[in-house]
Amino acid sequence: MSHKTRFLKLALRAEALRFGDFTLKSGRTSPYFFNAGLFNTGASIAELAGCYADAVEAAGIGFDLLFGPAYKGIPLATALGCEFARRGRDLPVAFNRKEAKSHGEGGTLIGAPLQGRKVLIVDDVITAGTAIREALGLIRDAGGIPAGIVIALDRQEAVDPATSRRSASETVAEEHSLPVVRVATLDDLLALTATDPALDAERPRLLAYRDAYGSVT
Ligand code: OMP
Repeated sequence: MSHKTRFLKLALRAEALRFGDFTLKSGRTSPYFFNAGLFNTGASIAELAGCYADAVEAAGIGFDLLFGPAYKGIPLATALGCEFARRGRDLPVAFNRKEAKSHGEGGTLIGAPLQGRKVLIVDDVITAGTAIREALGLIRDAGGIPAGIVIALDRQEAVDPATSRRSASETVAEEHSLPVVRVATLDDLLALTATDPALDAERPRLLAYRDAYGSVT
């Protein structure tokens, strides 16, 4: 089974991918929501990390440090680091905290130093790309060299469909000249709903949402 299908089936099983009515950060009402916090057992996180690792390896990008943006990226980058180590590649791992600390070790970055490293950002989902842009700023400020981004789910949404139907992930990729690796996309989810009778009922609402807000490539 491809990493896309493995990931989508795992997300549905863990109920990290749900159908209903959800209000997004953008204010849009979405018929589906991806909550990576629901990969909340060791086994599901390990399986998820295997999907990320396969997607990253298939993309063939060069990097030498994994960075997980707070909060959801932290366990993802850590689990991916464990998975790469299991596959024979021991990589440095780093992440940030949201609140700067003035005591103890201080600062906002934790883990391996970013200076001079080619950094792969590991995060959960892209809608408008705001979270990823923030992470890129943090990495550059610390002297790291962004080398790519890997996310579990690309919702493939246009930020302002009235002016452009390019997806936020394509826009970020182009603006920063970076590869964006997606374990799966809304299109992959739609393809799964076409073959899985249990998901057939969700298809019309997903298609209507894609018509309203989705990217056109
Ligand atoms: P952008 O910063 O707009 O790319 O959206 C990423 C953030 O949206 C995530 O970090 C979540 O806070 C949230 N989100 C999800 O986690 N899952 C979704 O399916 C959709 C969103 C969202 O609000 O767009």
